[in-house]
Amino acid sequence: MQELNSPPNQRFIKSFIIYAEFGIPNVDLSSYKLTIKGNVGNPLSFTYEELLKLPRKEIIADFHCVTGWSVKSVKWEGIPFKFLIELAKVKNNSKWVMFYCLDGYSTIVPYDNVLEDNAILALYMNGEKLTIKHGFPARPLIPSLYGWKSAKWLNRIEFLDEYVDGYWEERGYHKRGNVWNEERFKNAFGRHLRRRAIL
Ligand SMILES: Nc1nc2c(c(=O)[nH]1)N[C@H]1C(S)=C(S)[C@@H](COP(=O)(O)O)O[C@H]1N2
Ligand SMILES: [Mo]
Repeated sequence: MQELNSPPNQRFIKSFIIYAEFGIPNVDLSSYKLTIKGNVGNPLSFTYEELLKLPRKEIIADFHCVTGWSVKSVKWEGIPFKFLIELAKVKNNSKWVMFYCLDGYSTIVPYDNVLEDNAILALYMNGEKLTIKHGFPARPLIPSLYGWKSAKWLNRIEFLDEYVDGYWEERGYHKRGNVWNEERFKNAFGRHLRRRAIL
């Protein structure tokens, strides 16, 4: 069983390593907005209070960092992307979804993956609101993709019909990043780059 549940070349550890390439940003809830724009019929903007009022779904999923560590059975709770996609009237020629963060980080995922049933905009982790280190107020969580696609301190979602690089993608990491297909790098010469970890 263990083998079935473990993606290729991942090793389980007890708790997360906290990454913050640009340091931990200041989050001021009085000015915080999450916006949804791009290839949409109905652009959206939410305060944190408004996000908390949207429907939520709970998922339990293993978390996999592309550098090789994984954490078992993390409980996340958040807004299903499918719900946000309907609300924003995302156009069906959309192919990519870009996530932008308060700290300047960004990452991109295929539209197909945000349509997965357990793809959520996570607001809670293990029963509590996300802590600041884990990306408060919100981060996307798509269990089939590596952890770098889970952008912390998220403040903008953009639906696109063409691919553009995010932060790690620009540095050679994969466009999609599916953990079961081991999509770590764009090509065979890809090498892991140092990450900035926070205690
Ligand atoms: N804004 C931001 N989001 C980020 C990162 C980052 O440096 N900045 N690192 C990514 C990587 S590589 C991983 S594995 C996860 C780690 O999640 P954690 O910091 O909650 O453990 O966050 C992802 N999201
Ligand atoms: Mo990662």
